[in-house]
Amino acid sequence: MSKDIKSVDYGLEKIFAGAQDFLPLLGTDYVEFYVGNAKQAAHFYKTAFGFQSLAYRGLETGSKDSVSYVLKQDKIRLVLTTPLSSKNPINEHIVKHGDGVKVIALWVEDARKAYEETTSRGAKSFLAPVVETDEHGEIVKAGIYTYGETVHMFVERKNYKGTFMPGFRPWKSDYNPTPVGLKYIDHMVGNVGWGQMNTWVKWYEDVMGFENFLSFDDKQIHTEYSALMSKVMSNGNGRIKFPINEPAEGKKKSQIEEYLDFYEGAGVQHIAVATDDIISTVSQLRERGVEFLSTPPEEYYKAVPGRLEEFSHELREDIETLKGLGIMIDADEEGYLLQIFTKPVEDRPTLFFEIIQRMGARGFGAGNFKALFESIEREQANRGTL
Ligand code: TYF
Ligand code: FE
Repeated sequence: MSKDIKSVDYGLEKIFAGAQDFLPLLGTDYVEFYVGNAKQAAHFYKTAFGFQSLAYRGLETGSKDSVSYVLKQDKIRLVLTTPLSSKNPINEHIVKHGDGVKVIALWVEDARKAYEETTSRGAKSFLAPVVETDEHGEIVKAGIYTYGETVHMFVERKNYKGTFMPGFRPWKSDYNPTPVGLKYIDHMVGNVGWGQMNTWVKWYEDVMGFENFLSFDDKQIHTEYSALMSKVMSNGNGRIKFPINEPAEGKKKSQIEEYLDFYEGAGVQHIAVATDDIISTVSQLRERGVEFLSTPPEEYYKAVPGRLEEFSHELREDIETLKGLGIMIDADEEGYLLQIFTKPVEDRPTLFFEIIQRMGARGFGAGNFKALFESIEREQANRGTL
């Protein structure tokens, strides 16, 4: 008999309010990208990924040195920021890294306390607590550095009723492509340098109070050519999951090393976004021109029924449809998951997206690693960077 499994946001179901948790996190607040041309990037995320216009800050609102567009799809908020002159230090970030994630903002009850708890445990400050107010109330923000030049901003919004934050005005647009069913951020992965993974694992344990709940070593994560290691860090209520990757020695260049070379340092490698209908979501993304990694070979799909049977799960989706779209399937004791990866969304082979539908499984698709990494290596070979 197959178990009764359904698509769930399991993180939200096992909240244990943090009596012993010194850094209670309510969720991801927003993800901010520093980009060369925020206007065009906003158009791309609306057109291709189905994000909706939410808020804007720029010359018209009195922001003289940078422009930001805020986009929303269900619980996900993206902020796209561009400097308006060569004097803005954001330029240095873009010159070095290209377009990429600068801020992973975390929604908290008390931003001052979050800042104090983490900086007293050794976090490097990015922004001491600031209060921002407008006619809709107040926001408290404070930020710390994590790996590379990436930042965690703590955002307290319990006394705020506005659209996004003070300084922004609602962005009403006549151009509103339909959403594609992206719901929330499932996890965000960081790539760090050789030998740095355990340093950052310990940093998330000591500074943020996270736990290491899954690990993959280079014996599990390798292909004929390359290898990497990965450890998944999670906060107490399971809503925030940050896997950390580092390259490992192989015959050819690891995809992690390729990232580090092109990003010129550690940074966010992929953002995994959840859907509860991956067939519909991926069909729409493909129609809108989003590029995905090449489809796994025929033998991969032949092995899938056996993998599901091993754990007595019944696949609800039509396997031919999944195969046609290049969606991968992995199973464990608790259920299965469906996932697919985009190609990098910039010219540098750096940041990409994962689309994931969890059907009970809490893993990260370890059963797909081989097929996935071979697909990434085909891209590396095309680029001449393998
Ligand atoms: O987040 C994960 O662990 C999976 C698999 O370079 C993965 O999405 C791991 C490493 C990588 C690409 C994907
Ligand atoms: Fe992932």
